[in-house]
Amino acid sequence: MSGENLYLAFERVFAASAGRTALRSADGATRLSFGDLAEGAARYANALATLGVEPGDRVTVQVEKSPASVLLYLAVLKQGAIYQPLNTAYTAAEVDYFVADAQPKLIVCDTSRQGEMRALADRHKVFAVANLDSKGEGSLASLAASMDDRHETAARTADDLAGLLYTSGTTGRSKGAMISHDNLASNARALVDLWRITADDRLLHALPVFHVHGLYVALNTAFLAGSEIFWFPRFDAGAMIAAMPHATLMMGVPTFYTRLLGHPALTRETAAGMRLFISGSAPLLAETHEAFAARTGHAILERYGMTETGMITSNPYDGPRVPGSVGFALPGVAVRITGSQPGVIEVKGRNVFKGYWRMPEKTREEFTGDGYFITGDVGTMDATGRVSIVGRAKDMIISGGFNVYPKEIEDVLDAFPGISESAVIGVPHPDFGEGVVAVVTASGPLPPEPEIIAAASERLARFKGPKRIFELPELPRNAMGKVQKAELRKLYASCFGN
Ligand code: MCA
Ligand code: AMP
Repeated sequence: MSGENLYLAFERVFAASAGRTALRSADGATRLSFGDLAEGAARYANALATLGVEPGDRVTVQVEKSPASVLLYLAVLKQGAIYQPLNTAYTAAEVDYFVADAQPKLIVCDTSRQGEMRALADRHKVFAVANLDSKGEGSLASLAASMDDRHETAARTADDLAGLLYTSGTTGRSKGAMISHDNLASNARALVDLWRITADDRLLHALPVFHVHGLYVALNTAFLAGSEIFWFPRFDAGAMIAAMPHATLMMGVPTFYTRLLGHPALTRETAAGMRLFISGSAPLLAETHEAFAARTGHAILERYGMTETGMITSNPYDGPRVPGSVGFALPGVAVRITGSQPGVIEVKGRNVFKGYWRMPEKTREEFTGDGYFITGDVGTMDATGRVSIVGRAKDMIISGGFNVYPKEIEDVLDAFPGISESAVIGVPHPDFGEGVVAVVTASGPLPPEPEIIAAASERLARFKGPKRIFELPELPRNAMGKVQKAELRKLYASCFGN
């Protein structure tokens, strides 16, 4: 398939809008025009080339959110390399796996982690390590500043990879989803059309930029449409509400909306200039949808997606945005439910990824014979094609929009002295939607709960760690010997005070 580097599509917008504001930080410290984005991306791309990065090489990026991190993302595309973003919460042990698997040419890390990343890079024969801190300063920024502002964008075809984003599995190891330039371009174009995103939009951006939502859904659509980005280093309800009168568009996970509702300054007046609120990454409770509509007059538009597929369905722009439903397949995306309803949701289209990095077997397992990707989400579809998600066939917890795979946590807990076995579940949590809970049986005296929690967080990113640990004499099992997690979820359903 022919095609082009996604950056070329951005570049046309940047050139046509060179003098307009592209990105403004909420604290007023930074304002970049589209011309600045083009120039900065070129300088960073030249810096990458100087560090040995060539088209097709992976660049592992674990940095705090800063305007410079956006230039780095653009530069990796421009240089034809493959962007591998990592959650900043990942511990060195977690990063080790991703680096070993992706074999990047370059690691870009936070300045404070240069030492541990250098050691890790030496272990895995990574050519270079550079750094960038939360202010956008560091060795990579210094190098980029010394570079030429002209850089020829690398030619790429539609199927060439633009991103390698890791998603964990219900069993076994994390898998790198190979995402092509055309996957990204086709999905972002569909969303720009569907959500009517234009150069008049000003987007409130408070999501992290190491996942599909904040990176591809938010940034790619804003760049293609030439919208202005209002840049927040992290989510803060008060700061978002203060900026709302200057914005038109917001994308967030359900926790953003429950936290906004918890803030008295969210009113019909503060949200009056907003055009659209979008939610995704986790189920938006109908009660949140309704409370938000009652308070602000805005019906949140809920959509559904996945790392492997980008966005799959969306509620309509015009027409009812039904609470509890994720809407219709995007144009160009085929969605079906297997077997009887509810059943597993399957997806096919230009949005669907190219497979798991160096895992042809795993890739085959996740596709049907006729080329549909099996999402592992369980849903229903009505006669009009409207989809509702009712559960998950995969053993996964979504906490505040971050996915947590119980098996990974159970492995860490099972190795803990005094724990015989563990079962990790997600139960309703007032802030994170689902909260991680571990139920354990003891083989000897167990240390106090906070000590086990602290020990787990040494190996695991903090958002994955159990927020509560409960002990039972034995875990409930069915006749096949399988732990009955549904029973446990019932038993601890109100442990977070819901
Ligand atoms: C922070 N903590 C969490 C979470 N975030 N624990 C569980 N789940 C979380 N999501 C921990 C912190 O480490 C800290 O622990 C304690 O909770 C309190 O932190 P707090 O300050 O309240 O958290 P925060 O920094 O305000 O973060 C909450 C957040 C954040 C704003 C909801 O998690 C977030 O930005 N989530 C968005 C995730 C996202 O972008 N998902 C998109 C995935 P301690 O006190 O022990 O240190 S892409 C995707 O799913 C698909 C493709 C899609 O459809 O979009
Ligand atoms: P990730 O692996 O981070 O890409 O997360 C993708 C998963 O998030 C999907 O498979 C769904 O389980 C979940 N998800 C995304 N959007 C929604 C939504 N609107 N409602 C329910 N679940 C969602």
